[in-house]
Amino acid sequence: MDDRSDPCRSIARREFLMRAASGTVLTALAGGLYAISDHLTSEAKAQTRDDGRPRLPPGQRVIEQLKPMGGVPGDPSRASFRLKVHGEVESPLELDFAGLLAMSPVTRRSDVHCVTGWSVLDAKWKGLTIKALAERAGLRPSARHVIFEGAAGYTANVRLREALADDVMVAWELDDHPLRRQHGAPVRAVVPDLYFWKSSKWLTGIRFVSRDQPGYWETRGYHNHADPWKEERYG
Ligand SMILES: Nc1nc2c(c(=O)[nH]1)N[C@H]1C(S)=C(S)[C@@H](COP(=O)(O)O)O[C@H]1N2
Ligand SMILES: [Mo]
Repeated sequence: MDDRSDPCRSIARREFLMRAASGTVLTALAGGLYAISDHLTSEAKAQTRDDGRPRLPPGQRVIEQLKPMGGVPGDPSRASFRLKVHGEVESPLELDFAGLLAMSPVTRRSDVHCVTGWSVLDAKWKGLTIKALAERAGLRPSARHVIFEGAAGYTANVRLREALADDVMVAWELDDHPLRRQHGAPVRAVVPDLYFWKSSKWLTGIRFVSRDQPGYWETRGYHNHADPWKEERYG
């Protein structure tokens, strides 16, 4: 794939050219998006969610845009994308990008919380719920956990009940734009109510399992469950 065929790449390239032309200005703008907003933070602290919890988990501060947190990227191309839905299901699926689009995509607004202390409010995601994919594949009663499989062997484990929540999804658009490569293009998991490391980028598989399998960060000192409201940061 070259720059012309991939909108994400050409945006990155344009940004690079702009940066080369007027380095400090763009850096300052980008810095603004990732700078803590005291205003948004105190506003969110004053709000309560429908489930009664405070909108902002303890120890979190609000920034305006997802900060790219790295990881080993996968192939960002929609054309070669394949998603396996497998494990404890009656009919394992292997969906290409058109197959996802054919399954009535939905949009959800959610807040995300990174264990490093930043939160982003009201991200608008387009994709499919894990629940819809589980129903399509015929989830077995033996399933208890979901493993979100990303490129290069990255995995994250989530309890089944939490993974079937209405806002847990595979997403390919963020705020009405195709997901950027750095944020997991073409498709990532989004598990808003757990720390963001549970949201595998460059998603390749959703595996339902009967026994829990701690993933990449969970086997490197981070908490197995990762509830931001309980500050389940480290294991
Ligand atoms: N495949 C994959 N997914 C991943 C990661 C990774 O390294 N590889 N990092 C995780 C971590 S630690 C975080 S905080 C979020 C960051 O997502 P972002 O870069 O879009 O902000 O992605 C998560 N998903
Ligand atoms: Mo992270």
